[in-house]
Amino acid sequence: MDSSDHKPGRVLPAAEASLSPSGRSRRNLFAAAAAGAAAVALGRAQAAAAEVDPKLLPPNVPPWSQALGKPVGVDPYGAPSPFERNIIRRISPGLTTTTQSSVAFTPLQNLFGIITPNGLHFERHHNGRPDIDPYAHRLIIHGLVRESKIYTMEDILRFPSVSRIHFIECGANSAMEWGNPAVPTVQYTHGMLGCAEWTGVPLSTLLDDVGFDRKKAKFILAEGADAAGLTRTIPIEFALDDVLLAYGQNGEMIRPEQGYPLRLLVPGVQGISSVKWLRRLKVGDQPWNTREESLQYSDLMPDGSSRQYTWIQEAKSVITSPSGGQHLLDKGGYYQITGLAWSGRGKVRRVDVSTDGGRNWRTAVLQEPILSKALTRFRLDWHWDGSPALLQSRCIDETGYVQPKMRQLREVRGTRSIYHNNAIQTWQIDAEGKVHNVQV
Ligand SMILES: Nc1nc2c(c(=O)[nH]1)N[C@H]1C(S)=C(S)[C@@H](COP(=O)(O)O)O[C@H]1N2
Ligand SMILES: [Mo]
Repeated sequence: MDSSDHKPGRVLPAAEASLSPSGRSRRNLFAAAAAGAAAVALGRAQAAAAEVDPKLLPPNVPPWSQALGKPVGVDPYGAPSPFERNIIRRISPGLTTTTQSSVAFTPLQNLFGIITPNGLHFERHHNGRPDIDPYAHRLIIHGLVRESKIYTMEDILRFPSVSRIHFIECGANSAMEWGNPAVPTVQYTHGMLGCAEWTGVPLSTLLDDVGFDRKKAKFILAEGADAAGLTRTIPIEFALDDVLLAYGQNGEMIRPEQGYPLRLLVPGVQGISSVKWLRRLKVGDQPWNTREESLQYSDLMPDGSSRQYTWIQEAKSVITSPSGGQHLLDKGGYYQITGLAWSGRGKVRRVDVSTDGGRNWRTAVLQEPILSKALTRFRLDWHWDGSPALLQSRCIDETGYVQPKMRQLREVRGTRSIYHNNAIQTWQIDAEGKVHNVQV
């Protein structure tokens, strides 16, 4: 790091919502910062807004150092510190007409490393979230099989299990950005994205258990137990490769929002294929052409035709800090540029970062572990000289595929598409240090 002569710069975090849960308005946040209150590099809104009582600071002894603390076991299931109450999933006002068929976005700007905490994993439902009694839940496997079977959760938990770290990205992540920059922060531009350690049984194990027809089987239909009865076609190559029947999420039973007690996990493929609350798998020889793979989740091309079954989430990356809505307070300060990169085709090979809108690129440092079809954390040291800058990141995956510029993607896909926008994101830092979502 070459920052010995530069002080770490302070960042005022984005006011993610006009009114934060703690009741502070955006205006108050800025007012507090302007008044010279401590602003921290961590990007925590409440820290930036705090006006600290000098009685709490050294050499005084604060109250929490003078009294007996809470006993163990008062929080049998722990929760984040109340001071972190601004770090939450958020819905985009006006995006959907109901909150049952909608999405709540992951606060990527506030997360470290590559694992999404379970309470912050984005949630996307087509008909609301069912709360399912695991003892009453059943999975049927039928179709081109020797013997149809109905499994209980106890049955599934007895099969040999595996754990693997994979991302889930909704095919509609960044969908609002096709025409122009539409939303202010990375939570909304890229927050239909999560990454967890999933535990479960390889789908191939259960397909063997029912004796699927190896000659005729070409596709699997997966169906959810929500009232959407959501169904998706999965090619047999995927099914026999790395698809999981997952019941574990970061060490505990999968959360209701993520499909409790059982979901399909189709690594590298758009989120919709990872059917939650999984109740039925049918083995067949043709794709089913369901609602969610014809009317929805197909790609409208500039000539008016529709591209169907575009499964894979191609290589993509985004800088999570500095990012939209933040405010760099120190000209000449050191800022670590950091973000996430991923590819549905395997591992991330390299991430390049530009601070001048893509004219010059530097190679970012990739944090281990670098896993296939998982998020990869990248970092780069940077000094903000105080002049306007255009921050971009570009992911290159192990196949050699290079994440496209917005312009390149539009040349092929037009501007009226919804799904599979993996274009390079640009954050503009203006002369005052404010960070904006722009397209160049
Ligand atoms: N049964 C069912 N499965 C579902 C959905 C749904 O509405 N019902 N939504 C899908 C979509 S569109 C996405 S992007 C992912 C989101 O997974 P998550 O909510 O765990 O983040 O779940 C998929 N699986
Ligand atoms: Mo999705």
